[in-house]
Amino acid sequence: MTPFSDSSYRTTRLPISYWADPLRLINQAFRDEGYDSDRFETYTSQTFFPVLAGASELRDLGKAVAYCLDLPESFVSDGAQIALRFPGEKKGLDPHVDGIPSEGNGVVPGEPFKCDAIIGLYLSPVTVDSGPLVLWQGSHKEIAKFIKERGRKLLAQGVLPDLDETSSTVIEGGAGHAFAYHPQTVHGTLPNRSLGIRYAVYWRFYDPQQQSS
Ligand SMILES: O=C(O)CCC(=O)C(=O)O
Repeated sequence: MTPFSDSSYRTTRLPISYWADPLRLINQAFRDEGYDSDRFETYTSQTFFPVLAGASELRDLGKAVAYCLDLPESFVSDGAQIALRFPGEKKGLDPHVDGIPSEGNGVVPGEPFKCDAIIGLYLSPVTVDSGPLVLWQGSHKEIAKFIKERGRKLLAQGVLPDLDETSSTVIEGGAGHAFAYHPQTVHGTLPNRSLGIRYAVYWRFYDPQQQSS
């Protein structure tokens, strides 16, 4: 079952009481453990502070966000992705769909991508200048058509169908801005040209019944 039959995007706003403790936890990990700068690219494409990926505070936050975004209750998530974007970026993330192996992103070729919805939550205010997510709304339908007509292999090589630039939406929002999108929505980011770090958390949710059938 997919919750995105018509639109590939929906949004809500979570009060600070939902995410203050998880944000404290992330900042604590930052302060106490820092990160290995040699692995910066890997953290950027997978998650910062991997030890927190399975933390109960983040898992519970993911469930709360999913609930507020009306995701089916049966959906579960494997863990959280802490997505930081640092100031001074020259470029953002290129448009892509998740689940396609690329250098450092940790996706194992040939392994099914378990995801029926992607959820994101900003933990700092995000404007067009501070590394926002960009979504090509409705592109999941183009991707489905592309796979049907040309197969998955091309997609796996990073080839995308021609995208309608007018359908790209820059996701701006305050801290607490949450959004869900179809897992085959083409997305990327704009560079963070602000003075501060952009904090976001993502979860990939899937329907266990669908995946096991
Ligand atoms: O950092 C972001 O907001 C986007 C991350 C992303 O596109 C991804 O992990 O696939």
